[in-house]
Amino acid sequence: KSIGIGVIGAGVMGAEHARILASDVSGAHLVAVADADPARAEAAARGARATTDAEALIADPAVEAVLIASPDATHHRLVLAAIAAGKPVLCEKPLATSTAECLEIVTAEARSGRRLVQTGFMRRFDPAYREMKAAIDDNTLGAVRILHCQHRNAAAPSWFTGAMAVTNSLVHEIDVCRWLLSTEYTAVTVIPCPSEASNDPAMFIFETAAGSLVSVELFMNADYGYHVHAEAVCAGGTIGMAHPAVTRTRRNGAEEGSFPANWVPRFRDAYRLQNQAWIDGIRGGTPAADGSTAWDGLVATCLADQIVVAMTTRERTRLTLPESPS
Ligand code: ISE
Repeated sequence: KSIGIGVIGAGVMGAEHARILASDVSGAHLVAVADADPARAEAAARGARATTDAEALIADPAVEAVLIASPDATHHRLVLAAIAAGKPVLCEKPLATSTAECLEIVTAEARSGRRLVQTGFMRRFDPAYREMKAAIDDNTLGAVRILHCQHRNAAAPSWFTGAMAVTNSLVHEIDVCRWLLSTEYTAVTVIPCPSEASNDPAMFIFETAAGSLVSVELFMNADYGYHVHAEAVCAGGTIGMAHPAVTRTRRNGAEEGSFPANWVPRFRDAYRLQNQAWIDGIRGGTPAADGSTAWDGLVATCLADQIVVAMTTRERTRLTLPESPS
């Protein structure tokens, strides 16, 4: 049986999710797209229903599962509406913009008695991160000592404000590194580049309960292109990502590999595999094994809030999490 999906939000990611659901996955079909801008909703819907009313989309009986890709501040309300309607929901990160809001979602899902929420931390489905995870889990290289990460955007998105470098971008490393290392962070130290008043680029050094370090260079205006890289330095060797482009060009005595302008081409496979795993989970009745849960969404938002504070104090800061509900 094919699952009818409604997409909320038709910006860069909403339109891409609608495209993936309409043509790049099996076992699902696009029923409707909602966006405050009717023309944008219609363009993303590709012949499916278009509406400006997100609540009506969630209530629509033909919509059996909901994908939320609207602005961050709307996630909380819409995820709660999907849970209330008893419909599985894949919500783009961040799950919500405060720990209290995330807790409300976690609690509402637990009360529903079903695992309905997946948070859209798609890097868990990226083939390169998955190969690293398999090597780390198999312990072929020994214990991880340092996980080095680079997260570079060509230019900060136009809608970026203040702390969003942490709450909207660094959240990816917060999620994927604790998943890669199967551990929690215990402390963070943030060192913004001293010559840049904007805190960009900045270095984030995490300590983990497993005894490893995670370093992240976050550079929102790296200019040359979109570039995400990770390398695990282990006791008996290292494993790191190869160049993200799959071809190299040689000419005029030099070799080149290109970088995309943003995350959509870099993580195209990750988004598709994430959405396919979500659909397979709905059809099979068991949520995607590696999917980021509502609790994982809460962890990312909760830690991001503490890291934003650590960025201004510049002091080593202990990281804490609320008690997790059973
Ligand atoms: C964006 O929202 C993403 O999710 C990208 O993966 C990230 O690299 C970018 O910085 C965010 O703004």
